[in-house]
Amino acid sequence: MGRLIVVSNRVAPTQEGRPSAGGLAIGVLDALKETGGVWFGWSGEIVGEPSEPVIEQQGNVTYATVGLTRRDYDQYYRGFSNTTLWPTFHYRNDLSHFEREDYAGYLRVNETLARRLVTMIRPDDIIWVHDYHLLPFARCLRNLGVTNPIGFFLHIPFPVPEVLRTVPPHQELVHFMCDYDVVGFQTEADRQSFIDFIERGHHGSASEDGMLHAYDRLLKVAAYPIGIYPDAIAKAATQYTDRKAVRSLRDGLRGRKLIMSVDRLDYSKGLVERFQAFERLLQNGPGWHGRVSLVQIAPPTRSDVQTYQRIRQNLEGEAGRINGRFAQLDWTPIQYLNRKYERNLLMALFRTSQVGYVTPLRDGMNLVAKEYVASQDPSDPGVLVLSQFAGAAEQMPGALVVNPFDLSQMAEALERALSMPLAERQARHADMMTSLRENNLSVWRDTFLADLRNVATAASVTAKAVKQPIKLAHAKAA
Ligand code: ADQ
Repeated sequence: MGRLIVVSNRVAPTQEGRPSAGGLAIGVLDALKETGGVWFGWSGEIVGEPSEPVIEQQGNVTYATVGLTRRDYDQYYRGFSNTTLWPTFHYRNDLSHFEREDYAGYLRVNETLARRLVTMIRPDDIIWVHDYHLLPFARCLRNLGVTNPIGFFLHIPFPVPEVLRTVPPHQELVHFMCDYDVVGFQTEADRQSFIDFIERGHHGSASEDGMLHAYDRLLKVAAYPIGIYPDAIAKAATQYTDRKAVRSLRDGLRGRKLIMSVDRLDYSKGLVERFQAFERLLQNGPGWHGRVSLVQIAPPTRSDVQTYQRIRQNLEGEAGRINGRFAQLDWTPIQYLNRKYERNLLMALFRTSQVGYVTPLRDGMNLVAKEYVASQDPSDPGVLVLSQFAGAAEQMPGALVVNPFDLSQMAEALERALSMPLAERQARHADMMTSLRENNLSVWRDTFLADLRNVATAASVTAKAVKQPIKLAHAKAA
């Protein structure tokens, strides 16, 4: 079996136990260790001049990272990726902004990264590219003569055609995606949006077996919902229950019920609506005053993008207003913490709480929802209140599923979760644990990679490199 080459915008930290080691990092690292391989991407550093990759070898895994210049960072990362694609793919066209120069920078950085990687690729390697920063990456590699199998997984939602069309170079981006051999989405709904775009635009058609004929190519398009390792999380949650931070949270509650929320600070996560629905619970149910607290952990991200500065201010304002309205001398309804915590500690905090409150307005999957359930004590589990717009809702049969735009419905779900009898909580938890085990992180990774290897075997008979130069139809050459 050939090596695996993983390409993602950021190469995840290589030390175990760092706070930011999320699903992607853990999942692909296991696969890399199995076959040996390369993890290639941005180092996270801004450099004066573009340079060759920095190579770090750990066992059979090679980490190859490059810096970005300030201009690359501004146009590719902060600009087109996070000011155009991220908001639009999360259905926030109102926050999306497009600049041709940024798109030109996005294409330029994809081409540059491909040129840096190409010398490391061996003939029998397979290549797995991740996320919206790298939609044109297969095309860039093909232009350099690479004929290896290349797969792509999108971690965020894929919008319906009407929404996608608001991104000016949408035609070109979808065409780029069809240069991959396997395109994976989080949910069936995302996969369907992609197929709808292709079929309605008469660019191709899908067959029953999940293959798509489009732009003179044959590719596999499927949903591969990302998972977690539920039993490892359950173990970590138990082991960390006696940590000082967990004890002091428990002691501070003095018997009150706890609702827990953990997110990156992002407008897609629906934090303002979440606070307002909690406010409505307190407004409609004076009996809850002094008896329930909401802890929201939300470390800032992308704080140099203006919209993220606004959401932070807005949220701080809402927390202050609601606390001012209801707080008592010995009770603060909302504790809002702007920082990262060690992952295992978060799992123990989840285990201490009675409700997991996960209500994004739109989310690719949302691993926090899965982690919350896995962290619970099966003999006395908490209840998950989950947005219907998180990819995870397709797989969490025991959650109380809510529409995050309906504050009254969310407040009612909180009330129901806080009052749910033990037997019902146990049954819901057991259902969700079964689903989490059946669709764990290895299943996600192994299914994707098996499909990539299969398509590669089939295609190797007829393979021919697609050699089409990138045309900057919507981008002014920068
Ligand atoms: P994210 O938008 O980052 O990921 P999510 O799936 O919830 O969202 O993953 C966040 C991860 O970071 C979780 O493992 C969580 O435990 C951790 N985390 C969150 N807040 C933290 C904090 N304060 N301290 C420490 N750790 C914290 C993107 C997509 C998602 C998709 C994932 C994986 O936006 O929709 O589920 O990728 O594909």
